[in-house]
Amino acid sequence: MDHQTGFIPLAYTRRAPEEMLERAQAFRMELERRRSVRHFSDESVPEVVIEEVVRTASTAPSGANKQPWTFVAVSEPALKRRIREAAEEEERINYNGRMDAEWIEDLKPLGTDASKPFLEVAPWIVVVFKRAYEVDATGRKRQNYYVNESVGIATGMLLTAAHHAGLVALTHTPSPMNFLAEVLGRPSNERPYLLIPMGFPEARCTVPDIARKPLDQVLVVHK
Ligand code: IYR
Repeated sequence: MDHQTGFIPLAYTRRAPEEMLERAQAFRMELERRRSVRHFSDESVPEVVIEEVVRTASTAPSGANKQPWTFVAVSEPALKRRIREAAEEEERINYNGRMDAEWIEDLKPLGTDASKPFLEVAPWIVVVFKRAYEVDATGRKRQNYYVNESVGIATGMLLTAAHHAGLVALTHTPSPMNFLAEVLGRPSNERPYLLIPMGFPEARCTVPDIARKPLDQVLVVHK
């Protein structure tokens, strides 16, 4: 490739096929053990660990490298309580008719209901915001690109990093979740994307006995 100004050498480690496969399998086996957890211990998690997993999330690729995300980490009890109360209010409406019968049926294996104690019990709630656009120093609006894709990838990396660090998490979407922007005092270019309680599982925590699709149902190969 031609050398262009503004470019630097790629930091890259080439691995032999056996080592690639070994690493890919080891990582897969680690990630297979990630589960969405709804029963948290109230044990605290150091802020520096949250900082590290957010740093990892923020390495995600993004449209035109705009990095259109903000992660708001909440451990303040009064704020967590307000988030829980507002979320439960919406969920009561969801469970009492806003979700249709098929949806309610699909949720049965998960055992969920409108009660969300984990929003207060978990030591941290990370609220992921997508930044619909930016406002520059002169007040002019600047566009972001592929915002949903970018923030989705960053959120996946956040969940992966949290799992790797020994935390459990839940991807929670108390819809509608506009209340989060207000409760957290976010600017009007930011929209709530996902709410992620993080912490340790409670003692003897259980999770739904559900399975992942086998590879032949998720992979199509043309060669
Ligand atoms: N937001 C509700 C309902 C819910 C919806 C889906 I799709 C889930 O995968 C799980 C729950 C709640 O949190 O209970």
